[in-house]
Amino acid sequence: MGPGEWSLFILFGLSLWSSSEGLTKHPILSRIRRAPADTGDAKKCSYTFLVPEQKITGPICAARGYSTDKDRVTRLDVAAVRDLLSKQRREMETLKLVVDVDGNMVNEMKLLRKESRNMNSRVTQLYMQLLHEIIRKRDNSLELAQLETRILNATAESLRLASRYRELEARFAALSALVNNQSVLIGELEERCMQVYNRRHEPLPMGPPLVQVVPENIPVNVPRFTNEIQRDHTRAFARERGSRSGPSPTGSTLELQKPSPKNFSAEGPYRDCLEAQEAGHSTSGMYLIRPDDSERPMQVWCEQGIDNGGWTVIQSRRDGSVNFFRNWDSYKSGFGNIDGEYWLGLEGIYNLGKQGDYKLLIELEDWMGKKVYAQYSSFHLEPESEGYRLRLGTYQGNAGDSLSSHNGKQFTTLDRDKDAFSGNCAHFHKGGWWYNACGQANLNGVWYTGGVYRSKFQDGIFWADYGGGFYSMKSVRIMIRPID
Ligand SMILES: [Ca+2]
Repeated sequence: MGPGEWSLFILFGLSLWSSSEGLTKHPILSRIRRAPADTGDAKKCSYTFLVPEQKITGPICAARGYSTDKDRVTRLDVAAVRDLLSKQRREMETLKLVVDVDGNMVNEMKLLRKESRNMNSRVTQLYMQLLHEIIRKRDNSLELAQLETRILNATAESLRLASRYRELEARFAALSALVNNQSVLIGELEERCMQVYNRRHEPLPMGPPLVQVVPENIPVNVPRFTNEIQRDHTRAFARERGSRSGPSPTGSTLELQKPSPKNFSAEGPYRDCLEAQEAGHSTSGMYLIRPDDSERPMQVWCEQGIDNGGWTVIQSRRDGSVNFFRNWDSYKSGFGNIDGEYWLGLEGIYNLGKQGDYKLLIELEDWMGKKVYAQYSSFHLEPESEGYRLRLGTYQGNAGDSLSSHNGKQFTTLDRDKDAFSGNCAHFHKGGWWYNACGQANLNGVWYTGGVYRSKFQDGIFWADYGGGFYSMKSVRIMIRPID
């Protein structure tokens, strides 16, 4: 401290030294400089107030009227000192005020400090909370990320499942379509099966119209319908038993028989049975005849007992022993047994008819033993080239005219269809005849026992005007004789 300098030490029991900055900013205390604090006591602060040095402008001289000068200087000095002191006093008061203010400030600072600490604590707490929050959020975000990942996975899975579902749906639709198609196909196949089955199990096409004629003179005392239907064809011929609906066609021809001496005349051959009769043979039996243009003689049954005799029998049915379901060649050349059932043959009949004027007699016997007749005033066949077309005269008799509708028709067999029906009448009626479409008479049909028979088609030996189409005669004979 230099000479003339005023020093003032003011010790404050302040604990806050940092507030000096506030002090130095005070305009009055601009010259206050902070002194280094005593290291021994950290809480004590020291302030040095620097008072401006008093400059003496003039010499202090005692030689000039001492007392006066002395008084005058002294007074001046005292006044200056007083002024200075008062000035310093004011400054001191100001400083005191400042100190008071500073104390207040210190208190405020304390409060602020405390508040600051509190704030710091609060900030720390908040920071920790924030940290926690951040961590939590980080955890949450992690969790969220996991959730997002899971959601993504789930989404991907759901997409995959949706795709799979769509795929399955498509496959289901395809399978449904397949099932439907197969159902339709199965339906069609079933329908076809039924058609094939029906084709196999139902006899063909519609047959010919059934004979509707049910005459008044139907055989009486005979049950109109019987449950037992016997077919002596199949019973008599084991080889035909395989047939479900009657005999099968056969091609065997008329066999030359060794006639019994009783019914056979070795004489002849005659032109016909009338000639044999005229030759003295009045008994019925087998005779050898050879029509004019025939290449060879043929056996025939001559009926000499009815209607004056002389009848050449060209067809005979009596016991079902012969199958009449035959082909063209068989019907042409003839078949059967002369003393039983037989067919003389179309060629022979044609040759017989060709050699003169003949009439036709049909003898029918029902199952009551009653015989009826149908006679036609003329009869002949046209040659084979004309299909052995039937030519008849007028009807006469008690059996009814069931043959005139066949007049002018060619002969039809299973293998030669000349009838007027769309199908083959021989097929339905199981015989050979001058079928129309098909017929009122079927004398070469199936021989049934008992009369009335049951069959899908009328294939019995029927004469429509006598018994109708479902009455099969017990016996039939077709005979010709030259007109008188
Ligand atoms: Ca036909």
